[in-house]
Amino acid sequence: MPFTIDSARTIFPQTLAADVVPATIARFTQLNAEDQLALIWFAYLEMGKTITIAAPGAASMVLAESTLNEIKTMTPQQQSQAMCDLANRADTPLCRTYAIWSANIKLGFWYQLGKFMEEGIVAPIPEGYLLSANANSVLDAIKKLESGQQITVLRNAVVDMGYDVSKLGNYTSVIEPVTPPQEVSKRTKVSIPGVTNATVLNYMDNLNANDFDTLIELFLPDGALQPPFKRPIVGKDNIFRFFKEECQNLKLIPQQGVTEPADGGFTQIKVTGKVQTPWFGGNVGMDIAWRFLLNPEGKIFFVAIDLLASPKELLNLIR
Ligand code: ECH
Ligand code: GLY
Ligand code: GLY
Ligand code: GLY
Repeated sequence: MPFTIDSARTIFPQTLAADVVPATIARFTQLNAEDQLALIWFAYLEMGKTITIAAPGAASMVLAESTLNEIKTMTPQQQSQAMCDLANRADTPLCRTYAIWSANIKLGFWYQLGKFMEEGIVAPIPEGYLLSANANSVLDAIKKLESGQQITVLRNAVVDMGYDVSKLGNYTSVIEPVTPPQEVSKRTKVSIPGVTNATVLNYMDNLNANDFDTLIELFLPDGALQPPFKRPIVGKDNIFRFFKEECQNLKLIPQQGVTEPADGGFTQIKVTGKVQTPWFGGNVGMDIAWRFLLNPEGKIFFVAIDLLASPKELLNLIR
């Protein structure tokens, strides 16, 4: 085997990812819980002026419903405490319930709490709340990001809240039902200047069609997929679970690519383009690179998905 997963991670080393995203999250994490919640509230209001968020799917709301009902019955002080507990990653029953939800359920839960806060059903961020100097500086940094980077910071903040799952031992995560794949006759096919490789084209088309059963067969049994700012997810079972949990209804819009021979008969392919999340649709186009490494039989040994530093990077196909 000419490559390991670690060596595969460094293909196309000139790819410039938006490292400002993890840097901003690291600064956010240092803030106290009150500041974290207020900062997100202010950032969310600010973003709401230019981009619209879609309502969560009904299925994910059903899964959070009893927890939301519990919060509605609390006193305002208990509600504020419950939200602070989530930000503090405290060990409470609520934080344990939250911890095992998929990312979309967590996002849907906060979407609904935000609505309740606006309606006065849940304790709002106190009017005139003054952010600490540090929190203000993190908020300023977030305001300066591109919208795709902003929503990535928010998503990460929400996903990281709740009790630490690594302390839970064995658990089964709660995920939304998997939508059936799109009907074959309704599917569209991408075309990518610079890329004729069938595996890469099928990857895009099957992910766009939510056809995870077909998609997973493009991977080697010990293949790996590396989401933005994450460690690689290794092995078909784990990647398949990730697709069903976090990758429904994405829209991949590849725009260009480059195909290159690599050691041992492998092929490396870099594609750049846009990705839309169902939460924001066409409102937010994230600038993305896919870095594929295929074995001689055309199976995916490794693919990294990077959130790019700027739209300029879309044109950077240098090896
Ligand atoms: C309020 C105040 C109190 C605290 C909180 C509040 C609520 C906050 C809310 C936030 C909602 C945020 C949302 C963010 C959504 C972000 C979605 C993103 C999606 C990125 C997806 C990508 C996909 C890439 C991939 C590709 C592949 O090829 C393979 C798979 C995969 C205000 C109440 C907390 C409500 C909704 C960033 C990049 C292309 C890797 C997935
Ligand atoms: N409304 C976006 C989602 O539930 O994924
Ligand atoms: N934002 C990258 C992911 O969906 O994991
Ligand atoms: N990572 C899938 C989504 O949030 O849209």
